[in-house]
Amino acid sequence: MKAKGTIDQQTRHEQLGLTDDQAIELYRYMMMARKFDERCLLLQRAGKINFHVSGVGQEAAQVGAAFALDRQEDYFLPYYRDYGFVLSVGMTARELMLSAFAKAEDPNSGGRQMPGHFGSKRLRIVTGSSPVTTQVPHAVGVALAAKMKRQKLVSFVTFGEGSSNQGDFHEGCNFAGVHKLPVIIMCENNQYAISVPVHKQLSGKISDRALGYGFPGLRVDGNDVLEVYAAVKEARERAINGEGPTLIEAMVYRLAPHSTSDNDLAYRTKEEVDANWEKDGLPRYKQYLLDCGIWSEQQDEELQKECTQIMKEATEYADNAPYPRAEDTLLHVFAGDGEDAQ
Ligand SMILES: Cc1ncc(C[n+]2csc(CCOP(=O)(O)OP(=O)(O)O)c2C)c(N)n1
Ligand SMILES: [Mg+2]
Repeated sequence: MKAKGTIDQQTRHEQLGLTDDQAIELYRYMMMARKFDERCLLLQRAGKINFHVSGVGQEAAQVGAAFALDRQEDYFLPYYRDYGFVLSVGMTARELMLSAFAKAEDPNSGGRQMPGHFGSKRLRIVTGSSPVTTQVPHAVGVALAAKMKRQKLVSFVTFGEGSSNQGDFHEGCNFAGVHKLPVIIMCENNQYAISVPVHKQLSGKISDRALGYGFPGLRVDGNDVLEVYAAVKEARERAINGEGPTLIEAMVYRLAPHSTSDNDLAYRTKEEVDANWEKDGLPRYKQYLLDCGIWSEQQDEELQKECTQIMKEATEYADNAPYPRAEDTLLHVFAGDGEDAQ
């Protein structure tokens, strides 16, 4: 049976040029990110890792975006909740877990940064810093370099809606608009900045701000992986054709507390959170695949088992891996002090 909403008997993913296998692959990465998150929450509560910032509820937006990019060429500047994104562009569960355990072998920072501060030369993930939104002007700079070198690539950057009120966002957008740079600027609007709800952060739509900078802005349902895929794909085509930046506001909801150090029920109700679990993009996409007739409950169980096993192995590996040596504390801090980070 084909899923509803079809034109000429084509399913939504077929209309977007995705094969059945690719449609399933999207789901696989969403599931992998969810299992990573669940495992980290358990590990933190068990005292095995210090801290975790969850991306639960944002996987659809992250994975949809990653699949619409050129994962061999483009540059990525994700933010701290983007596990679905970094997994989709090639970071492994083991690498993420090494970072969560702050072990020497962690390719992101050798165990020096907090988890969620992704960085990988191999995967063209530009190292992130803790002050939020600094990655936006960095992404614009990467896009400027690509334009000057006439490289056919884009830079892609994410951040939260709270962060979008920082000057860095506006300066980055302005510069990108003036120079028509190949950058895709995606806000994951999860409706909270720690304890501050979105209505106390801004009074308009983030996507509308693009108008002031002279490029298109659009708001998408971030719980709909295919809608995000379509928006980012189109934005990439515009960027590659020299038509400049696009601002995308992906509407999601932060289903978990801000971090493992936060008690979210001090500022929002359980009813509100429960109502948003109903909109979770993961079961929604599973239902879509079932409706398309390309997925079954049995396959779903197998995938869940497989992801759980991957997380188990990654956890064991990272738990047993050595910590950085004290003598290496200043490695990568000063230029010319040894090997570059991976
Ligand atoms: C410049 C700066 N100010 C404050 C902080 C502390 N801080 C870390 S995350 C965060 C909330 C960000 O909210 P949002 O941008 O909506 O992203 P979310 O965490 O909701 O994904 C704040 C205030 C910071 N890291 N950097
Ligand atoms: Mg937020």
